[in-house]
Amino acid sequence: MNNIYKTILLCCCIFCFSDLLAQKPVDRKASKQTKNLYKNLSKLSETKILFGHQDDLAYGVGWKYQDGRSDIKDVTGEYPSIYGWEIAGLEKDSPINIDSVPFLKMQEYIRQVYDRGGVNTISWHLDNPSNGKTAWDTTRLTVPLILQGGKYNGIYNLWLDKVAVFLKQLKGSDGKAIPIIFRPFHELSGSWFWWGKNQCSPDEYKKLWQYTANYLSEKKNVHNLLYAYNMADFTSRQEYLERYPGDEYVDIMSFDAYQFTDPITDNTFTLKVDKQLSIQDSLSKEHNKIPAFAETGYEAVPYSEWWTKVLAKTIGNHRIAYVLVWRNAGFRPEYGKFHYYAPFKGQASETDFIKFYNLDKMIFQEKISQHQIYRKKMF
Ligand code: BMA
Repeated sequence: MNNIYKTILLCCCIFCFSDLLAQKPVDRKASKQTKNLYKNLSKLSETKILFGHQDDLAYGVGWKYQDGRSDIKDVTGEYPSIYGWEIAGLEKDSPINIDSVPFLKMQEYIRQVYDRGGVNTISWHLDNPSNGKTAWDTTRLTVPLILQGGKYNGIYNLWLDKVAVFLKQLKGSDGKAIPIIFRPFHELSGSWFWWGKNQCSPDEYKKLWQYTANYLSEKKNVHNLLYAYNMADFTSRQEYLERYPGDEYVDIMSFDAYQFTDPITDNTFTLKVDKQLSIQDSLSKEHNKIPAFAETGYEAVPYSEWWTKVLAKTIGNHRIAYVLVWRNAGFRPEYGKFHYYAPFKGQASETDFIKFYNLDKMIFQEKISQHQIYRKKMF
């Protein structure tokens, strides 16, 4: 064999070997686009952070369902790079979700995001299958009742069937299934949801997760998901891992944390989140998972420099693939206050958000489109 052929063969071997070693999603049958998203997100997270916003295209403060509009785009000229969507309501065949977003519109937004190379993530504040009350109903120890052999297992399966239909029909203009970061049973270390820490044992939580993932992938052939494990508060590695369903069931390790007190006089948020990010940094490295800050924000952003002085500072050099702020619902009569987490045109933190947007690390739509994260790359 002459030298040129030897070199080509060697390159092929190195390429195949590195591909074998490369991280892969836990669903071994994950679609090509889902695998590529996983690898690219993992690689990007070494140096960059995607910025996300819940329900960004559906509504903002003072508007609803205006084609192409986004509060983030109104402020920066660019869309976010990751978008959160919520599917509570699907389980009871409602045409709209818990926050009144029509599922048909949501499907269309998810397609637009994928078509321009952005990322979609979905959460599910599903009702309590044992009594039809909301996700916040903690009056029953529901988890064991919906697992195999449980009284409400049939209902839960029916709900999963509906979710599977919805997830599978998410298709891009290229006809491919749209990869979704699926974040079920979120904020698991809190005790405000029926799957929370006071409502089930660690083992029951793990079983719920494993059952759900197996059902969706094996029974329903849903292969466009990356699974995101999501904590609320935690103070140690042990706590973070207590309910972790296992490396073969999780792609992304994440948590949620909100600013509640005035950051000018109280730095608890920064201290707490910095510590949580450190714990997650090391665990995600050890477990070979992608780390993320799945939900954060300061309701109504009353501190005009929150983005650079608190959020960017707190994130510091921690590794996260993305950070996502919650929805811009505007004034909520039921809460008697404004409920929004991203700036909008004229909002007090607008100028500071532009500084945050301009940070080298932050990725919004244009950069994510250039990265072509659904394509295979050689790193
Ligand atoms: C919560 C609030 C609620 C909303 C729920 C699900 O944090 O924003 O108003 O219904 O999320 O999106």
